[in-house]
Amino acid sequence: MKTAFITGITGQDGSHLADLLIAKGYEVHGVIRRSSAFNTGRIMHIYQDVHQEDVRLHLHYGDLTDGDPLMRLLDKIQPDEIYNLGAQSHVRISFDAPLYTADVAALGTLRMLEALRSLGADHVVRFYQASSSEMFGNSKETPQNENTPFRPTSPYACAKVFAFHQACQYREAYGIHASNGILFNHEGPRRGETFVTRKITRGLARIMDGKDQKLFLGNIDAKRDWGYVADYVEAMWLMLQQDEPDDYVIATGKMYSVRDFLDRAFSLVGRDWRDFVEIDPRYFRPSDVAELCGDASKARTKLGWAPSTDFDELVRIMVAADLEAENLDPTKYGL
Ligand code: NAP
Ligand code: F7E
Repeated sequence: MKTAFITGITGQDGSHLADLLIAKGYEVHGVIRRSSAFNTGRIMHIYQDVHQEDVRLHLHYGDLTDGDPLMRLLDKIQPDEIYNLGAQSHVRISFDAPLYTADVAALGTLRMLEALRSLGADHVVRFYQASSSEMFGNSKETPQNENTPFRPTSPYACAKVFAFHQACQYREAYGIHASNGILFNHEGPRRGETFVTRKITRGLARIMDGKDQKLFLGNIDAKRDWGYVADYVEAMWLMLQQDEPDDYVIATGKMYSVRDFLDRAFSLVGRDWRDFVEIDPRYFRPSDVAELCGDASKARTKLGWAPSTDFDELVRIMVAADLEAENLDPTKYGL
């Protein structure tokens, strides 16, 4: 049985990755942060799905800003695979908390790599780094692939560029099996409520339930390449099954605007978003990425990876899930 270690296990991706690895028979260890509120809601179903004697999910308190305990954890667990997904991952918030964002996403990655290195040469471990399409920023090339230069335009993106290069450098300097997944936006019902897709589908459900009258958004002209999260965690796992470590763009290759997302989501329930959406400058960013679109040809060829879910289906899944969360019946709308 293989053992995996996940930072960021309580987040959207970490929870889906834990589902995937448990289904594949892994023993999974995850780092959680102490919180004044319950923060394991996305992974609790794993405990409910298994018999007591078959619990293969183990949670440990830790923080990417605190390196020594991470080192001790790795030494104790001796994992076969490490997935470094922990980050302050909200781009807008990274402008308000730039040093903290860099501490977690940039130095946190370095702390993980140092902890891994301290395991010694006889323990072969594979490392996945959660890199991001945000590193391309307002790129001069479209679509972006593994050779496209980075032009980061936020503290978050700068931190991720640092982490990307650290992973490459540890690969070259120490022969560590470290791979970067340069993932474009991926979404689903477990997406954090303040990212734009989930904000829209949750806001729409609350409007349909009569709880809210308006939905306040920022730059709705921004365009993104949105995929479905379950496909993207499969790509992470595939990268660590390769004999050689490498870096891969993971994307659908199709780009839509926030307006397109609104059109699709509201039309599914027979509403016009223009009646409900207001632009609130508070949600503008000091600098925003206008558009991103990825070319995942390398992942298709080398990993055999392809997205299974298109934009229309992604929006349908998210709208249906948020209606259900509001105790509204999605089948009433044919969803
Ligand atoms: P997310 O839902 O925001 O989850 C982030 C995770 O990191 C949470 O488990 C969070 O814990 C944890 N975390 C935050 N600060 C931490 C700290 N100081 N120490 C340890 N853990 C910490 O993000 P996601 O969407 O799952 O994304 C996963 C990773 O992929 C992130 O690194 C993100 O930057 C990157 N990424 C995401 C996308 C995307 O479209 N989703 C695309 C490219 C790259 P709490 O639950 O306690 O907050
Ligand atoms: O914004 C615009 C906003 O916050 C998308 C993270 O997972 O993907 C994510 O970063 C676009 C931006 O995602 C609102 O200005 C309009 O142009 O959903 P988002 P993101 O910034 O692309 C990348 C790949 C990551 O790596 C990140 O970790 O939508 N937008 N109005 C809005 N965005 C938000 N959040 N809220 C609004 O009201």
